[in-house]
Formats: sequence, C-alpha cells, structure tokens
Amino acid sequence: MPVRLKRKKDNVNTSSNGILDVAIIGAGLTGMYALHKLREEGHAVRVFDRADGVGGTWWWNRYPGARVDSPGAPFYCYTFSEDLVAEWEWLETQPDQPAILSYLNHVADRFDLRRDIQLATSITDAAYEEDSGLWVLATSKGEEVRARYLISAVGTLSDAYKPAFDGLASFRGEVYHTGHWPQDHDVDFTGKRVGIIGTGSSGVQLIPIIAESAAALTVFQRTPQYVLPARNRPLAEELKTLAKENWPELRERAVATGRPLPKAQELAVEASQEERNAVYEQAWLTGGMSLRDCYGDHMSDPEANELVAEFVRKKIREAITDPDVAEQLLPYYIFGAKRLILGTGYYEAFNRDNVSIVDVKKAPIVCITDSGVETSDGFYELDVLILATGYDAITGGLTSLNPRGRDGVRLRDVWSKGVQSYLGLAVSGFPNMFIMHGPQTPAVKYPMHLGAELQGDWIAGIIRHAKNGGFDTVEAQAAMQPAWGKEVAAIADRSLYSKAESWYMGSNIPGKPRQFMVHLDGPGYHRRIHEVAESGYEGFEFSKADVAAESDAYAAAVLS
Ligand code: NA7
Repeated sequence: MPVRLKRKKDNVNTSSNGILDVAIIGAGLTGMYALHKLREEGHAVRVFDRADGVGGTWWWNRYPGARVDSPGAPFYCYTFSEDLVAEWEWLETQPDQPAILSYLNHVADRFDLRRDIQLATSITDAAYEEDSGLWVLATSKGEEVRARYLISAVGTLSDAYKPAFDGLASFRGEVYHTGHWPQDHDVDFTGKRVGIIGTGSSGVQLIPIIAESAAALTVFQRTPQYVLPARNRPLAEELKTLAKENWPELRERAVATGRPLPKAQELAVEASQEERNAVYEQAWLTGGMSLRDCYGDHMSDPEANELVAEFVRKKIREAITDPDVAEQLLPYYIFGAKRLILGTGYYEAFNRDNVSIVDVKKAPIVCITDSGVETSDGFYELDVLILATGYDAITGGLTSLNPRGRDGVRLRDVWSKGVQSYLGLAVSGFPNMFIMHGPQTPAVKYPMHLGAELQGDWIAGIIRHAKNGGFDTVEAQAAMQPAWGKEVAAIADRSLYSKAESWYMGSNIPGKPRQFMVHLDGPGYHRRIHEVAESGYEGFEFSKADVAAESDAYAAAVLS
C-alpha cells in the first residue's frame, strides 16, 4: 500500500518545498476554475502564472479595442455558481478587456483563490520523476516545486507568435505585439506613422482606433477576413433577467447543445432568395455572430456557406468607397473556416485618407529596416510597428514549456509530427499530467468557461478515482491515442472548418505540423469524456508509485 504522506497543514501551499497534490500552470479562466474545484475536493493546490495578475489572455491582451469577439454577455462567464451569475452585472453585449478582467478579479476574490495563486512566476521546467511518480517543476524564482499532478491551463492563445522577419531587431521605432501590450503605459499614436502586420481579431479591433489618431496607418494584410459587425451595445434588461432567472436551464442547454439559447434549424439553401436576404440583413443589423447562426447549414453545406460569404462580400463592397481597396479586402475562402471576426468600424476605417492597405501575399515582407518595412515592391517608413500576428495557437503554450515525461522524453518530440493525446486531456508517457483546453478538445468551439468547468470536474473526478483506489499514477494508454486522433479528424473532415488555412490547423506557424487541432463536436466531446469516467476511466492505467522513493523525495524536500 502506498503511504499517504502526512503534511503539516500550514506547510502546504505556502512553502515551495512542500509536495502539492496538484500544481496548475496558468491563472486564466481555466486554471482558476481548476483551482477552485480541486481545492473544494480537499487537495493542496497551487497555481503559477508568469503574469502579475490573474486573467490569462485577458491580462495580456490590453491593446485598445480588445473585447469579447465571440457570443458575449450574459453568457461569456462562469456557469457553475448561480450566486455569481446573480450578483454580477454585465453592461455591454461584447464586454471589453477591462470589464472581463474585472470580472475575473472578482471571481478570484469571491472564491478566495488568490491565496493559492503565485503570480509573476514562470514555470521554466517540468519533469516527471519516475520513481516517486511526482512532477518536479522549476520556477523563474529559482524554486523547485513537487506535485503529484500537473495541470496545464496555459491557454489556447498564450504563446505570442512573432514572425522571424529579417532585421526586426534593428527597427528604431516602437514595436508592440498585441498579445504583450504594455501594462504600465498607454501607447500614444498621435501624429505617428504606424504600421500593423496582421488582420486577425486583434488587428481588426485595433485598426479603427489607431486610425483615429495616427498621422498614417499602413495595414499589412496577408489574408482578408470575414469581419462581421460586433454592434456592441448596452445589454438589454430582458436578456439580463432571462439569464438570471433561468440559469440552470440555460446552462443545461449549453452543456447539451453548446449554446445556451436555441439554434436556428432552418436551412439557408431552402429559403427563397428574398427570405434569405431579409434574414441576413436582420442578422447584419443585430450583429455579433448572428449572421453565422441565422441558418443551420452555413458551416456544413458549401452551397449555404457561399450564400452567406457572398452576402458579406456585398457588405464589404458597400462599406468601402474605393473599389480597388474593397477588392483587396474581399475574402474568397470558406466563410468561418478561419475564425470569424467581430469588428467595429473596420471596413469604414479604410475610407480614411490616413489609412492604406498593403497586400503582403502579393508583395511579401522582405525585411524590417531601422526605419520601416520593406516589401518586394515598396518601402514604408514607420515610427511604430505593431505585430498583430497571433499565436502558436492551442499547443504553443505547452510545447514552449516542453515538459519531460517518462525517460526524459520531451512533449515537443512526441508531438513533432502532430498532436497525439487521449481525449485531449492526457498524453501517454506523461503520467499525472492533464491538459485543459488543449488540442483535440472543443476549447475554442464551445462556451469557454463551461468547457473549462466540465474539464475541471472531469480531472477532479479521475484524481478522486485514483485516490480512492490508492493509486498514485494515472496514465493514458498509448493504444487509445490513434483512435482518438481519428475521431477528432473525422469530425473535422465532415465540417467546413477544416477547409481553409487557419490557426485551428497550425498553418499560421512555419514548420508546425498541419493537423486540425479542434474537436468540433463540443457536446459530443463532453458526453464522451463523461462516458469514459462512468466506465471507470477506460483507456487509463492506474498504478502505485515506488513508496520508498516517494518518501525519500518528500524527506529531501522537507529537509532542504
Ligand atoms: P490571428 O487571428 O492568428 O491573426 C494573425 C494575423 O497575422 C493574421 O492576419 C495573419 O495572416 C497575420 N500574420 C501572421 N504571420 C504573418 C506574417 N509572417 N506576415 C504577414 N502577416 C502575418 O491572431 P489574433 O491575435 O488577431 O487573434 C487570435 C485570437 O485572439 C482571436 O481568434 C480572438 O479569439 C482573440 P494569415 O491570416 O495567417 O494569412
């Protein structure tokens, strides 16, 4: 029988030398929920985050204009506590970054999370110690932390991607990445010549704001986007009341269908042109993701997809006065296959005299010099250069840590030809490590907080199962991984999401294996992991650690 280590209560979570039950990397919305849940289960838990505050991506993305660009309030929030829902007032339909960050800070206080969150601390190494069955972590503060379980809650969009442009370091002006926006001062664009590379969500949100004060703004665009009007506005009282009064039912529907409110069942291809146009116009006026969601076949039937895509192109042509500029902004790939973007005044910004667009697909960026950007057909002198170039999405946060599993094998090597996992939650060879919102899960295609809660509950369940059985080690069986990979790929192949270059596929990062990384059936995914739990965790191996080694490790840690 393994010896349960006795710990002095006050030693747990305060000393970096104590053995934790669970170490969590990341104090964003997933890590905060995992902390709450696992602590409720009686575990000694500590969260580490490199930032100076909680909030994960909402801590870092402080660029002007950053706001929720998925279905927003009152549903972009934690769902597990009716009291929390009742007491929090959302003011706008698409809350901005300060509003989301203040909500997450409220959650940290409300559930007394801060005492177990260690900020301004990067985890610089994570290695599984075979003999003891513990994870040994090194921190940027020079500490060594030992934990039975390791949870990666590093976020899907946390590893900022800076393309390796020749000469970038030589640029003498200001350089910012949207994902690492300055925390300590506002960036003033007044009267400056600003260049921005990238027109994903971050670029699209930022561009109209810079345009208002910059002397000149040059937008370096590689791929045009489908930008839908966000139409952020005060949140209607009726919707606030509906949400607060019906939360359990709405939550239940969101678990079952991925949406708290019913989804349109009508098909675009079956509607008459007149009907369809009326529906599209109304959805365009309503804003948010209404246009995508106004028919049920946009993301499954190429014909329906082209109908809605052409409607957006028509709107872009109408919004932009110069037809040549409009032409450059027209997207011709599957609508929604790259993440749809919600913008405010984006297309209109290109009607301003101080805004110009440069197509870097036609004339690629050759280098950055000390004074600007050189493309194959021109030079653009700049005072400020903004990289809105996105993230090594979904896997980058974890592969940049590159944990070492059994036999010192590195995760990056295991995933060098593509992600392998079981349920997207665990990787064979990496016992006692769980991944939240990682690859091969619905992370970015399911209500974020709800997905974090369901995964957090599942992880708490498997840890409880191991503990009750007297097991120290839980590991995904290698044989389960290929089938899981096929299951995720088959769902992607049936949809239109996998039919374009996007960060869902890893195609934004040179050299990254192309593989559709998102499980597209959120409700099905959560039913599936629930069934695995019900079966007694089929596909996982539970074992006991070497007790002597564990005791030695504990003694060494306590004595050091
Ligand atoms: P995204 O959506 O990944 O957008 C990155 C943008 O940067 C996109 O337009 C890219 O063009 C462009 N990019 C990337 N590398 C280059 C190079 N080398 N040259 C030119 N252009 C480049 O990141 P965001 O931060 O905007 O948004 C990420 C998510 O965060 C978003 O979905 C929201 O949820 C919030 P490409 O399209 O790849 O041709």
